[in-house]
Amino acid sequence: MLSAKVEKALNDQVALEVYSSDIYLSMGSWCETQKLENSAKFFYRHFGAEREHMMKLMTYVNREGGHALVPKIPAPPSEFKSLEAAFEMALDNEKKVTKSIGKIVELSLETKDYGTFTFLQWYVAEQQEEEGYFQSIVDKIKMIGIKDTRGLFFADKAIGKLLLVPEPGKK
Ligand code: OFO
Repeated sequence: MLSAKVEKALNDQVALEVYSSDIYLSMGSWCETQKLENSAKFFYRHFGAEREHMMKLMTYVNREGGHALVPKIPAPPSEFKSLEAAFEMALDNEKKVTKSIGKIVELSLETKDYGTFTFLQWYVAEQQEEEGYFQSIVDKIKMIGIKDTRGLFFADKAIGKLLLVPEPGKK
């Protein structure tokens, strides 16, 4: 049985996962408008991954006697300064999610909720991988150095190669 405090923290995390999925959906849509097909597919794929993270949490909350709530959250940005800016925003978002997971891990220990502590270990590992994943993409984009449409074409092509291998957590 979840304590009210842990249940609330997990529901807040559900909201953060929904926001993450929305932001990647929005980035995917923006990329499509910019004709960045691979980047659009990349963000749409990650949108799906975030929805799975959300579902996993909701299922856990209900299974443990709580009530998983569908959150009302603000709309994500719809415009991005550049492809690089979008990936930097994605990286920042992942860092925020990592911090939030860390706080719930601490809370689960403080309240001696070892079941939730164990459940959250999947998220701890996932976040570590995802942060590294987005950091490597930001680094690659910086290396390519997008100065014109040619640079953008190569960056989108490099992102396309990532679609050939599973995302973090799917290997
Ligand atoms: Fe991108 O991570 Fe969810 O948890």
